[in-house]
Amino acid sequence: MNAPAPEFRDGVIRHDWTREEIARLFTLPFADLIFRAQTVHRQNFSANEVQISTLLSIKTGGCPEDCGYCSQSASHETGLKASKLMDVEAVLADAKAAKGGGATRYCMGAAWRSPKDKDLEVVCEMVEGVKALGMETCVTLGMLTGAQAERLKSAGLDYYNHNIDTSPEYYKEIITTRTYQDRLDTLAHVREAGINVCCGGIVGMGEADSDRIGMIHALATLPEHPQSVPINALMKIKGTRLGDSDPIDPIDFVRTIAVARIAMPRSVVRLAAGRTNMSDETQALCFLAGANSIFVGTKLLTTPNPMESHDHKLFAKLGVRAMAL
Ligand code: SAM
Ligand code: DTB
Ligand code: SF4
Repeated sequence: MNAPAPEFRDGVIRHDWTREEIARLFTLPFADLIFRAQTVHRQNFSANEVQISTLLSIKTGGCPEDCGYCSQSASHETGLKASKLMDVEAVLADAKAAKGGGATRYCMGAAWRSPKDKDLEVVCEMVEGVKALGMETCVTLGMLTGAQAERLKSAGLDYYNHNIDTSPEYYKEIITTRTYQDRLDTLAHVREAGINVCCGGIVGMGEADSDRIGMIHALATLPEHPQSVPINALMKIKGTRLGDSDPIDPIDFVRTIAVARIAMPRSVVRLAAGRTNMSDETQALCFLAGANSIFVGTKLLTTPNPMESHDHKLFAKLGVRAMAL
């Protein structure tokens, strides 16, 4: 018998995906795509468990980068109030509350192009404090040097979030103040320091189908698959360059999740920003397509997220359990 076409070797960890293979996955009949994604999901994860993360913006606004989607860029007039780096105690109090709400991972985001070493020391104290509460830690601070990644590792950091955001070709339409290669360099520093990589992107930014294909292809052909892959639906923000983008069709969003699941079988795929604009049914389809993480809490970094009581009801309706550490 002939060997199956490479893209049908489902469940195999591959770093040699071609764009054509990823494109073929995207255009499968929906039922076939979901069946394959669900099959891969069940081979690698407990089918009814979803990991819960919570987010806090520890330094908000005034960012020198010009990411077209972001409320925090100094290039945008969004009316967002900028604030300086929070105190360690205030962050730890918030983390404690998040733990009480069932979160097992606490993610801290700062609106920096890259952290100053003196600020990094404060973030390291936050990481140590959150770990002492018995939670996993994740930070997203912009570009890092190798030495900064090593410092975060020595503080006990579990995950570093640094998104490629979109395809390599579309990247320059979205951000002009740094390159795609800058992103890859930081990801390499994080990986080499032995920190888990959280890396994904955003859809609904006016990208073409080929950009969604290019984004998943870029993620799935990294030297190691990111341990965590957040897929964000753009939160449209008035005053940003992308504030008027047409929303992504929910079925196209679910397809993006499913292709990520098949291409990166052992990565935790996060249904990240955008859930406030999704029905329960769309979210259920995302879980069926292999999403197994969400952010819980009424705020992401600067934009709203569903009420916790709504998420509890949704989990109960679907028979979904929060993943334990
Ligand atoms: N400044 C750091 C950086 O850019 O890496 C960390 C914070 S940044 C807000 C983290 C990620 O959130 C971005 O890479 C982007 O993928 C996502 N994000 C930001 N604004 C968003 C929006 N309006 N809608 C959806 N995702 C968004
Ligand atoms: C990620 O991929 N999504 C999160 C987290 N990583 C840091 C951030 C979403 C931000 C949504 C817009 C906002 O709240 O400002
Ligand atoms: Fe700054 Fe990050 Fe927002 Fe870009 S996404 S403007 S780097 S905070």
